[in-house]
Amino acid sequence: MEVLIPCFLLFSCFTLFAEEIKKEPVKTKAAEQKAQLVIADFDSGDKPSNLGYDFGTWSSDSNDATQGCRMEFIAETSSGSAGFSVKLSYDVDSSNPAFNGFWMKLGSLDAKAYKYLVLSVKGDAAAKFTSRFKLELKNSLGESGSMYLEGVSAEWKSFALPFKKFDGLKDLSSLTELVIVFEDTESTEKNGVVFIDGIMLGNKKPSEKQAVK
Ligand SMILES: [Ca+2]
Ligand SMILES: [Ca+2]
Repeated sequence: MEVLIPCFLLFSCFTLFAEEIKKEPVKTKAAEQKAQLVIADFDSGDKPSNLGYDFGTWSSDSNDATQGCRMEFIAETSSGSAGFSVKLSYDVDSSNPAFNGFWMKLGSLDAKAYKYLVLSVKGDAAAKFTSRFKLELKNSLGESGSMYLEGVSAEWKSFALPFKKFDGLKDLSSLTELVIVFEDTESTEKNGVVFIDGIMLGNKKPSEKQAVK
């Protein structure tokens, strides 16, 4: 009996351990399902976003024809995939203050389970492009946070922007809008073209070489 009890305990430990191992793949699968959420991949070449919401361009001064931002769907995606991206042709070169860009409604998107806003960006080498622009996120509480995306190049690059760096945005439970802002004071080129694709919520930084669908 004195020998049997430790044996029984040992067996119980093995059983528990075995159950831990068995549970492991289930845990990983759940984590993967939560790893990302696609907001917009533009692959239909049309509105709405993957979440079912509208998007478009805006300008700070619609009466000033010398500034503005235009949007087109274009089969310009990395890795020769068959999808589309959005091409933004912006002009912030004006004698007036000029800023404009792109907006996308998010409904009331709960981003609490995620760390990053992920998107892929490419500049158009021929048309020139700004290497930096501002991104804003708004929520249903009226909070608005912004940060700069830096390092746009003439190749597709995936950027992961930490929500905690969006100054002013504290509550992630109900995001309502994403806004891209090209500014005369911040753009490294006042006339240019950038392509946007693969807007997602994510939990890990994508590698720069990651393909964009
Ligand atoms: Ca796409
Ligand atoms: Ca202009």
